[in-house]
Amino acid sequence: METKKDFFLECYQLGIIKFGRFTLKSGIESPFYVDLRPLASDPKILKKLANYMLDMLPLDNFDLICGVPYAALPMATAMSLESYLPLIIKRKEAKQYGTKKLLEGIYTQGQNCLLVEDVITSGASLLETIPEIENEGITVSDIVVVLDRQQGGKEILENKGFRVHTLFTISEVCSILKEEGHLSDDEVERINDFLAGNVVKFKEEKRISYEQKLDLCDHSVAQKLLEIAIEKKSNLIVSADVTTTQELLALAEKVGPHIVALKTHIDILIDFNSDQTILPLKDLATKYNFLLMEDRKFADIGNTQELQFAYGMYKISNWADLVTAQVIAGYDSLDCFRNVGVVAILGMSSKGTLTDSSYREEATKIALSHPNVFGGVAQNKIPNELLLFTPGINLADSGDGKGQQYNTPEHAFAQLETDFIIVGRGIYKSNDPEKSALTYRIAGWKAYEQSL
Ligand code: 5BU
Repeated sequence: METKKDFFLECYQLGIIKFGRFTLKSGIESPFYVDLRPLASDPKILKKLANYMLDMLPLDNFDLICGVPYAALPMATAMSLESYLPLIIKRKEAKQYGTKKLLEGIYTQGQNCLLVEDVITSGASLLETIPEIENEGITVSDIVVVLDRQQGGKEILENKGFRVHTLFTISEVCSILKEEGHLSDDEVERINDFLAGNVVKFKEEKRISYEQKLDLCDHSVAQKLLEIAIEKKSNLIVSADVTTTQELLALAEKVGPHIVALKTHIDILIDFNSDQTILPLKDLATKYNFLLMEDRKFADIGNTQELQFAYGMYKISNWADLVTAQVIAGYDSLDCFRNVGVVAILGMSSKGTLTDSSYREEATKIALSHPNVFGGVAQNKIPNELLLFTPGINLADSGDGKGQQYNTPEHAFAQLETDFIIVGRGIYKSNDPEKSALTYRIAGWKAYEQSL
């Protein structure tokens, strides 16, 4: 059976909470941002949410249900459909014509109305809405809220005699997200600080710039990537996980001007052909000045990797500028990647990955000491001598329902001090990949500059 925690994680996938550095309307800086409106766009989730909310309440107490405009309107509607409690609609502003009514729907004086709110912060919008409902002769005794930001609103309302039922609190949600690896200790500490009413100290430590990294990283591929990043003002790598040559080339043409590298999984192409796939791809790479990164994730003994790298139909060694490789087979297994740069897989972005901290530590030692390796893929900070590549970046989603876990470019730069963000579906699945690539490029560059 689904638990409340599972349900929250399902909601989280819709991108309802973002972590980073946000300036609130009041000018205060917050380490998180909540927007529950996406919940209304997933009918299954909305229906479940309605039932979770109703389950918290003694329904006999109510004659009517009403959502605080606007975010809670679909929630109240769904709850009405699930419970048969009649819905009334509260306007934000009175109509300028006709009845000038603030409340729409069928109601009579003396009825008790259940009020629905998406997020409670200071309680200000509820304190504004309740008298407007009470002015119509309707009573309000209970308020049901999806998420309590724990900034005093609930207590203020309870002190005024209202019963406030909340489905989730921000602390509860943070501990779920911490448990699932979505939040670092630093972030949790900052959130707790914020909830305790303190001014949050965002880390002011500076990361080192691409120019400084140029002095530090001596692998020729690392230098080339950094030079392209500086020249194009981009730290974006597009993951071209498409399955035909035509799609691959069309995507490369569209995103080429915005990227430092195009990441391929060449073995997912159904029509790979060296002349028709690789030659035009290399031309595009030259035309738009980007590198080719084959995300092969080699994971075998050196001899087999050497064959996989240079032979077979893909002949990766002939065209890739950089490849990804696991370090599971040990230091010597990486010797074969002589004419490319290797990005070692240190930690993965997927839920339940086995790349725990002791694995990462050992893998990082190998990456640091092997001359073919110039970077790492990870979801945590790595030493400055290595370039950090971060996949699992998406501005719209928190996950893909298949184990992928997403973060924003802001998170990757502020928390991980990444060097390059890798974006797949956020770009190639969008209606306009060129425009999306530009959006991610701008977001990535801004996040980099802010982290300096
Ligand atoms: P997405 O569509 O943005 O989820 O694609 C991410 C890409 O990065 C995809 O090609 C993965 O194979 C790749 N990836 C990843 O997502 N997470 C990891 O830890 C590693 C690679 Br390593």
